[in-house]
Amino acid sequence: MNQIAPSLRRRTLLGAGLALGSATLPSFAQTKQALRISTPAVPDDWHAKMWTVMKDELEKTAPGQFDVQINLNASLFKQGTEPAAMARGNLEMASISAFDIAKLVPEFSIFTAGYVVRDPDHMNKVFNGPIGDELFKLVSEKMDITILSPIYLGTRQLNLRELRNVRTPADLKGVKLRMPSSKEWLFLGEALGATPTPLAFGEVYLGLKTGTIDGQDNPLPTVRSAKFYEVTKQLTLTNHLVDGIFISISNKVWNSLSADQKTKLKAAAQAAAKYNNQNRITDEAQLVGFLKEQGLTVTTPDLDAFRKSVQSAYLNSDYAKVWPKGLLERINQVK
Ligand code: KDO
Repeated sequence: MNQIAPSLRRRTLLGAGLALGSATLPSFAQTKQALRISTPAVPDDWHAKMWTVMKDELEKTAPGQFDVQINLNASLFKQGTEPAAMARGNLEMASISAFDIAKLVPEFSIFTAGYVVRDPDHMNKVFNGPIGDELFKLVSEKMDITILSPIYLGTRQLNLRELRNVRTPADLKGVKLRMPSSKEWLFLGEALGATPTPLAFGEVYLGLKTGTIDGQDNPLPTVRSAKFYEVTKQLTLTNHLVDGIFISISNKVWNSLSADQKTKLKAAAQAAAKYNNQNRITDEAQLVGFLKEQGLTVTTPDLDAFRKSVQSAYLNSDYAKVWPKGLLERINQVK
């Protein structure tokens, strides 16, 4: 009988286990790539629902290859902290704002400036052309993340807790206008003539309800999905920022994907962006009516006064000093 000493048998089994381990390595390589997503978006918002579009698309085109985990309401990472989490490798994907990017890529602050991008079509052409290519390359180099697709968040409008006659920026003097918490956002609030007050998105509803803030600015689809109309009385259509956000992925993950996976993930992100953009644009055309029905007073200010004042605040600021020479003109020329 072929007796094996217990210790030897253990070693043999261990060896077999190791051999088995290395023999199964290729299938390890095929384990699903986790894609943890963090966003402050509320569930009823198009840019929350778009992630399910991306997930469903990937299930079809790359079955079993990705494990998409969608975390809404900033439940995984606080608003604005996603780029750092992606660079550290603690988060795979997020939709980040031009303001988040401008902190590390100052050239990008041109897209945080009011009244630069004209409308969603202009935005689409600017980002999906040579200007987008050049700036997204800088983002990858400086932030270690890859932008898979820009999306249209909407055109930001003023939304006030109490009725107020707002014709020009001077009429916003002393108004505590909530802005997201970074100096780039606060500058926009100041340029509008208000007193900017930093607050995370998830705290805005309560801030409006209790009166710790006098107003907030967001695109109309957000005013609807976050139900800000329940706690405000006025909407002033300033159109001050045609706002884009960017579906991004950590380079640590992006660089580990095969060429085929990259193509499929990018296509899935673009399908999500298309779904979001179409729905938001349709919504924006209809929501003034809906918000009036909810009891909001809708006003149109002196748009020339707002445009002149905001543009001059930016052009005279330190932000404009780092905009690449000729970039503003190139953006303006995109038709
Ligand atoms: C907001 O906090 O006002 C903002 O609109 C800023 C955007 O960049 C983005 O973070 C957005 O909130 C969230 O996705 C919630 O809609």
